Amino acid sequence: MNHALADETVQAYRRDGYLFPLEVYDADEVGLIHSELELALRDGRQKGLDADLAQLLRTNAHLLLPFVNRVARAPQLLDRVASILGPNLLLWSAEFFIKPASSDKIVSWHQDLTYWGLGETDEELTAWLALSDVNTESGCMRFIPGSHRQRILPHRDSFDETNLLSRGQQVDADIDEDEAVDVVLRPGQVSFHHGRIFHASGPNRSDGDRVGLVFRFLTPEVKQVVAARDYAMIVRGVDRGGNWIHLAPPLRNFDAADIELRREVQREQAKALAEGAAETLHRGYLG
Ligand SMILES: O=C(O)CCC(=O)C(=O)O
Repeated sequence: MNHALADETVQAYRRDGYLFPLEVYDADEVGLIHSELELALRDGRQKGLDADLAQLLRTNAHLLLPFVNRVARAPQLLDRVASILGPNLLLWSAEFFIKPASSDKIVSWHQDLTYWGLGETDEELTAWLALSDVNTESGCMRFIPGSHRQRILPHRDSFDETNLLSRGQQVDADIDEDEAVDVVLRPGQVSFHHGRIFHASGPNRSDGDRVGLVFRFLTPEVKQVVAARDYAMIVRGVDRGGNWIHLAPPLRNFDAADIELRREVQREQAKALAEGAAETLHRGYLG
């Protein structure tokens, strides 16, 4: 079965800079993802990684966990991504955005592409998969429709510890919160968003964890323009461009060699993430 998006849906994405809700994973699949996450956390703890687990999951989790790769490569997800980005797809990062129950963790208004070193490209898309109920109470994302049509604007860094972003960055723009759309999702539903859209999310006031598994997809034409090199996995089609160092998916959870490789990738990517920053990035972004 082909899950390609209808032309009108693709046009809506190009106009608004986002799409949701997309029904991508059914209840069985979400249950499986939860048990694989539990298993991975247990493996991590057994390997003595307790203190590092949150940061290992926060970015580049696809380098450490086989199940994250399986979820990212599901045809029902990639068919939809390919409708927007075309047939050749790279996975640049997989990231868990977890807000524990009753927590103050927030994400300030920002444009993703600001510190990634990937330029102002339209050839990047985030797929945000809800693994819990995600609503206004639990701190869902909010989008400003059409804001992706602007260029990347200057951002101010707060380095606030409650902020899940690397520098606690905030876009320097007048945001009219009345225009914001709440990205309410049920477990298994996915939203897509453009790398220049203004977006944010509030604290989790609910009594359950709010969990998002987030995939950053690119086409091979995108280039790293700040760091000397960058890494990605081919998840569909081919890459003959030479812009990327290709990585293979991991074979087991939290393998020591994969953790070392991730450290190298983080160190390189941090050169773009930290460019011009007055303070060091939040723990976890420097490898
Ligand atoms: O999960 C969140 O609340 C924000 C995620 C985000 O900023 C992103 O996926 O680009």
